[in-house]
Formats: sequence, structure tokens, C-alpha cells
Amino acid sequence: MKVLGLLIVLAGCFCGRDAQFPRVCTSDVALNSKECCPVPPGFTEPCGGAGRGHCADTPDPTVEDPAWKKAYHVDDRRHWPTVFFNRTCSCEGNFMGYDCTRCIWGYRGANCETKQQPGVRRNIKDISSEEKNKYQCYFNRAKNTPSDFVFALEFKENIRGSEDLANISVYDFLVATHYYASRETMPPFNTGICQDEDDCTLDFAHDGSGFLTWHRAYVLEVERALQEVNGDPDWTMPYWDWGAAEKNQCDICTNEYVGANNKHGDIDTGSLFASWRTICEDLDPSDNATYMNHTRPCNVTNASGKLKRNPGHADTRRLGEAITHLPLATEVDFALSFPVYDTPPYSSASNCSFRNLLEGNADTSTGKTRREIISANGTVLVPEAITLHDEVHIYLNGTMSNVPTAPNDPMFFLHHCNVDRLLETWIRRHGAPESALPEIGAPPGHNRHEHIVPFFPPYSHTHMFKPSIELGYDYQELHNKGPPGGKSYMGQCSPEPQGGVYAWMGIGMGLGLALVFGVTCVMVFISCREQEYQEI
Ligand SMILES: *[C@@H]1O[C@H](CO)[C@@H](O)[C@H](O)[C@H]1NC(C)=O
Ligand SMILES: *[C@@H]1O[C@H](CO)[C@@H](O)[C@H](O)[C@H]1NC(C)=O
Ligand SMILES: *[C@@H]1O[C@H](CO)[C@@H](O)[C@H](O)[C@H]1NC(C)=O
Ligand SMILES: *[C@@H]1O[C@H](CO)[C@@H](O)[C@H](O)[C@H]1NC(C)=O
Ligand SMILES: *[C@@H]1O[C@H](CO)[C@@H](O)[C@H](O)[C@H]1NC(C)=O
Ligand SMILES: *[C@@H]1O[C@H](CO)[C@@H](O)[C@H](O)[C@H]1NC(C)=O
Ligand SMILES: *[C@@H]1O[C@H](CO)[C@@H](O)[C@H](O)[C@H]1NC(C)=O
Ligand SMILES: *[C@@H]1O[C@H](CO)[C@@H](O)[C@H](O)[C@H]1NC(C)=O
Ligand SMILES: *[C@@H]1O[C@H](CO)[C@@H](O)[C@H](O)[C@H]1NC(C)=O
Ligand SMILES: [Cu+2]
Repeated sequence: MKVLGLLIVLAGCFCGRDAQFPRVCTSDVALNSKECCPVPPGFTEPCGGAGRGHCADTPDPTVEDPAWKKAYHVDDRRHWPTVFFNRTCSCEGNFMGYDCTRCIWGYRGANCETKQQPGVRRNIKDISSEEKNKYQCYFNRAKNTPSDFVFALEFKENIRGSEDLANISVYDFLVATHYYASRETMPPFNTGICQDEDDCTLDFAHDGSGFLTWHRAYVLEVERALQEVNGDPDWTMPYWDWGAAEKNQCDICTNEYVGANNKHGDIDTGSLFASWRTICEDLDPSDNATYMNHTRPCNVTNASGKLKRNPGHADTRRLGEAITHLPLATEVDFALSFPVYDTPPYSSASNCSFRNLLEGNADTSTGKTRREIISANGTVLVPEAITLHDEVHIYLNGTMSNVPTAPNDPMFFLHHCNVDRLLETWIRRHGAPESALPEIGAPPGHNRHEHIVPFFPPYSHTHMFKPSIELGYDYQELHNKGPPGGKSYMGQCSPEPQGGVYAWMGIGMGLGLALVFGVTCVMVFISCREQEYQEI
């Protein structure tokens, strides 16, 4: 009973996360008129009226770049969000959100006039057991609370009405948001515009200039969603400093944190997360109609999979020995020493680019991308460069390793909070001029003024590219160890490998460290359960 009460209270103060679509705008009338300008509760005019917001044509800053013509021309996500809505609230002052009842990042109060004290995101290894417990409980509540946003089960052209827009939990909604940005394409497929899946996969969140700003927005949205669901506006996302992990192995893969696992990759039943079901992860690859041909988006209501993790067990024959451990602090330092944010073609092929290095497509001793080299008999001679952010995903060998569906694992957000901390370290060291982001030339959706798909109502990458204090948060500690050996790379892609030597030394040193955990997994588990029960 109390849960119901709590939900009603929360729904009342719900200002709305910004992605596919608020339920209030999915009536058949709104869908047909493509107008989403609700009258906020307690107001009489759409978007609140003068001083707060008004209904206006939605801007479309999409860049038409001939260099990326081969990418899908018809896709619901292109010209976001105008395929669905072309009139939305234009908010004034410090207001934002689909009905202008929300404050811009960093502001609070009924009129959004109060600049908030920055929330400090902390290292998960440094927080109290009570706060660790909170992290688990807060995520679990989001997994079990219905969202006020709905998710399309069909492509726009096939949506018959609100019955094709699914109700899902707050957490699954966030998972679907990331999936939607990075995986689905629109039919027709294999029609000559593009021949294979790589050609047809339009990824608005990865392998491009917008990777770090996309995920900064995402972590902010997730953090706010968790604050709202749990009625705790001061809660901040913890980060996992994988560059400093003990023995360079997953030191939070225990029930005290995100859950231990057995050798088959199943999560230990002593963890709250063992019972979680995943979405979009287990699409049947032999079902070409839904998987290969992309005739339908993922059925986000079908929570059928289970979380999987098997850290350190990824395929070394294909990926090389480095994949058996986490990235090293020296590799992080190497990436941070590049003062050039991104370089043409602003994609996974960019050399000497901070963004592409941190994303993980470039070698952390040369700064250059590297493709797999396979011998005539099929042996991998040189593995593809999979470093830093990407390496963490692949190293974990499970749900986290399939990037489009990785956020099914709550560990995703600890990882991406750390990636954002490294972005923030870079910004404070090298500055954040808008001109560092490409105006044109990046893959679709990744240019500086383009909308961050699929947040709704939309905002652009430039809104995320500024010191985090301006967005209302800070980090307990930035990564300030400096480049290895005191060297400064000055953004040059050195022809000589550098940093690699240091990288390998780090493993040896790491092996000497002892693992000290005063873990009381069962207690954490039980006390979280108690908290849940108290509300029923
Ligand atoms: C918005 O969409 C509606 C419905 O398809 C259409 O009639 C109208 O012309 C569009 N407006 C703009 C500004 O594109
Ligand atoms: C989603 O939930 C809302 C409110 O609870 C309900 O009115 C609507 O019918 C549901 N939609 C679907 C498709 O189940
Ligand atoms: C749900 O997903 C599972 C795993 O992919 C699949 O086997 C099953 O057929 C799906 N069920 C429905 C009703 O879509
Ligand atoms: C799915 O497509 C692949 C590649 O085109 C093909 O090899 C396979 O036979 C197809 N499977 C089915 C069930 O049609
Ligand atoms: C894939 O889509 C094309 C074009 O719409 C269609 O002709 C073909 O039958 C589809 N293939 C499958 C396996 O659904
Ligand atoms: C999606 O999955 C749900 C739950 O498994 C199922 O009830 C529903 O029929 C599925 N919808 C489609 C369109 O396959
Ligand atoms: C996990 O590693 C095994 C063997 O190293 C590999 O075959 C498998 O594809 C990996 N799974 C994931 C999800 O990365
Ligand atoms: C990046 O560097 C590699 C290795 O030197 C080179 O083969 C490749 O062409 C470069 N890519 C770009 C886009 O400059
Ligand atoms: C494949 O070729 C590589 C060198 O090209 C060689 O080292 C390796 O032994 C070969 N493996 C097999 C199974 O023949
Ligand atoms: Cu991602």
C-alpha cells in the first residue's frame, strides 16, 4: 500500500527525464498533430505561458554531410525528434523539460532561480556501507517503478496509436534509451543504400565525436531519474575508478558492490542483482526479420535475459592478452595528455584524438587506431586496438560487453561515471571551447549542434561540453596523476611507441597488492530487502 502512496507522491513532483516520450504526449491526437506542448499541472497555458515557456516549432540542427551519405537516409532518429514531434515547448529562463516544469542543470527551486551547490560524485570504494547499500536499493527501486515515459514498439510509420507505445520501468526505459541510440535502423535494409550491417548501423552514441557528451547527458539523466524515484535530490552517482583497480581486476565484482559471479558468468544469488531481467539483449540472431533486417525495434517489454559477467575471461586468442586485465592508470594518463579533443574523421578511425583514445579505439602507446591483422590460416597476429572505455566493457565478458545493451548491468553507470570524470579531468586541464567539437564532418548526430538522440525535448552536444560545475556537479577527486614519466605528449602522435613500457610495468606492480575486503554481503542484501519491505 505504501508503495502506491509513494508512487503517487513521486508522480506528482515528477519533472520528467528527457527521452522517448512523455505519456501525456502520446495520445492519438498528439501523435497525429506531432505537437507535444502540454499544459503543466497548475497552469492554464501550454508550456506554462509567458515567463516559463511557449509552444514553438522544434529546431532541427541536423547536419547533411555528403561524407556520411551512405548512412541511413530514412531513420526515425534522423532530424530528431521531428519524425515524431515537430512542435515542442520552448522554455524560457532557467526552465527546461517537455512542459517547462524542470530546471536547467545546476539550478533548483520553484522558479529554478537558485544555483545549487554542486553534487559531489564519489569513488564507490570510498563510500560508507550505508551508501553502498543505497546504491543497490536505489537502482533496484528504479527497476521496479513504472516510468512516466513510454517507448515505441514500432517504427514511426507503423505506429497505430498509443497501444504501440510501451509502459516500462524507469530503469528499463533508460536501458532502452541507450539501445535506441546505438542499434536499431529503419527498413528497408539491404536495398542498395547499404549492404551490410556495419553500413546500416547508425550509432548516435558511440564511435564518434559525440561519444563523451552523449554519455555525459545520459549519466546526468540517469542520476536525476534515480534521485526522483527515490525522493533523494542530493544523491549522486558513484564512480568506479577502474584505472586504479586492485591487481587491475574487477574489484567491485563482489556482493558488497555489483555482485559476485561464478565461472559460468551467473551473478551470485547473494546479490540483489541476481534476480534482474535484461531487455533487448537476447534478440534471437537467427530471426532475421527482427534482428538482421531491423523490421521492428526491440520489444522492450520482453525482459527475458539474465545479467552475465565473467571478468578477465574474454577471448585472448582474438583480443590478445591485454583483455585479461583492466586498463592501466598509465594508459589513462596517456589519453589525458592529448590536448586535441577530436580529429577528422571524428569517428572510430580518428588518430591522436583524446575522445577516440578514451573511447577505446586507439592504441595507448601510439595514439593511433589499429585494425586486426589475421594470418592466412586464420590466426590473429595483431589484435584490434580495444583500450580504455571499450576495454572495460569487453574485459567484463558478459552483459557489459555488448555495448548497445550494456546498461542492463547497473555497473554500466559506475563505469560511465568514471569515463565522465576523465572527461572532466581533461576539460579542466585543456579547456572546453565550443570550437573543439566539430561543426560538420562527424558521423550523423555527432556534430556539435546536432541533437543528442533520443533525449526529449532535444538538446545538443555543446550543452554538455563545459566544466561540470556549470551543470551542477563535481567529482570528489579528478584523475590528476599526470602523464607517465612526467612526459608531455603535446598532442603529437609520436612515431615511437611511448607509454606501452610503463603500461606493462603496472601489471607486475599490481600483482603485489593484497585484496582486503571486510565484506558482509549478506548483511547488505538483507538490509536492502528490509528497506524495501518497510515501504510495502
Ligand atoms: C509538423 O507535422 C505536421 C503533421 O505531420 C505537419 O502538418 C506540419 O506541416 C509540420 N510542421 C513543420 C513546421 O514541419
Ligand atoms: C500505460 O499506462 C497508462 C497509465 O497507467 C495506461 O493508461 C495505458 O493504457 C498503458 N498503456 C499500455 C499500452 O499498456
Ligand atoms: C522474448 O525474448 C526471448 C529471448 O530472445 C525470445 O526467445 C522470446 O520469443 C521473446 N518473447 C516474445 C513474446 O517476444
Ligand atoms: C539470416 O540471414 C543470414 C545472412 O543473410 C542467412 O545466412 C541465414 O540463413 C538467414 N536465416 C534465416 C532463418 O532466414
Ligand atoms: C528484409 O527486408 C526486405 C525489404 O523490406 C524484405 O524484402 C525481406 O523479405 C526482409 N527479409 C526478412 C528475412 O524479413
Ligand atoms: C513483447 O513481449 C511481451 C512479453 O514477453 C509479449 O507479451 C508481447 O506479445 C511481445 N510483443 C511483441 C510485439 O512481440
Ligand atoms: C566471453 O569470453 C568467451 C571466451 O573467451 C567468448 O567466447 C564470449 O564470446 C565472451 N562473451 C562475451 C559476452 O563477451
Ligand atoms: C591513422 O593511423 C594509421 C596508422 O598510422 C593509418 O593507417 C591511418 O590511415 C590513420 N587514419 C587516419 C584517419 O588518418
Ligand atoms: C598460423 O600461422 C601463424 C603464422 O602465420 C603460425 O605462427 C601458426 O602456428 C599457424 N597456426 C596454425 C594452427 O597453423
Ligand atoms: Cu554507451
